[in-house]
Amino acid sequence: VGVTLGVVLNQPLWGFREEFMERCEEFTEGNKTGCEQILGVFEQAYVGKPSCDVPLSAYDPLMTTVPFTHSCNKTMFWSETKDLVHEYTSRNKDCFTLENTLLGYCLDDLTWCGKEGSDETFTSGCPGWEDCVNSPVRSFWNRASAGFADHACGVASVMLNGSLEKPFDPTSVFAEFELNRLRAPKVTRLNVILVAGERSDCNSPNLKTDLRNALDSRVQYICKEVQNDLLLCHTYRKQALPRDFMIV
Ligand code: DVN
Repeated sequence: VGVTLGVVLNQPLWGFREEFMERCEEFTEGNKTGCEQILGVFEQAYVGKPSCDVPLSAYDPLMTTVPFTHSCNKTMFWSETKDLVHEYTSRNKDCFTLENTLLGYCLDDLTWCGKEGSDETFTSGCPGWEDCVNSPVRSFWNRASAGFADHACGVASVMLNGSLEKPFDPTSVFAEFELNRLRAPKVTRLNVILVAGERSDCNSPNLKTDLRNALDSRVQYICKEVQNDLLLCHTYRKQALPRDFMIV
């Protein structure tokens, strides 16, 4: 009956709303009412709008509705290390990426957009990251990243990829929306955790010069190279990263 009804109404049985609600309820341990409210505020950012016409500010109400609640001194940024950093944070509850927060968790890897004259959320035919600057997905991640960085305090960390020529990419979300928001005295130090690779080490000008210069000079800066397998292995034992490295 369900399938027939789904086909008749021409609606997928498991759509964006269902996925969002399932993730949200899992994260909030069953706060259905809260999740419905969040979903409603979220949808107001893009529903009924042309899909290249959703600026970052469209998500301001969402960011106000869902403030970050993790300890601000446990912030972990990343660039080009998505799988590894989440492998790490899943075992080490001492740090949080954006995807370990409610909003990031609900929307990670999802695609969504609206259409003029429609009150629906679409998951196909939406603009990709490069198709337009003001796409619903890109604007969300940019806005959420800015809010995530604004929340950071004390010691913050970023996991970068040493197998790249430029582990610090000035056009990345980390560079454009996060690094420049880390300001003293609120933030005291940035730990760069460089996953060891063939192309870069902590002495590379890309880090020592470019990243350092893009960071508030009053914020302390430390860079450590960590072996990929050691990082994962250390997350099983509780040693994690070098002593005093992650500690405020
Ligand atoms: O610190 C993190 C986190 O807090 C976050 O929101 O921003 C930082 C990571 O973004 P980043 O620095 O741009 O790192 P990446 O690895 O270049 O990009 C991370 C993700 O953003 C990609 O996996 C893309 O997501 P997707 O398409 O796999 O769901 C997306 N992204 C960023 N720039 C993109 C892009 N996708 C396509 N083209 C681009 N230019």
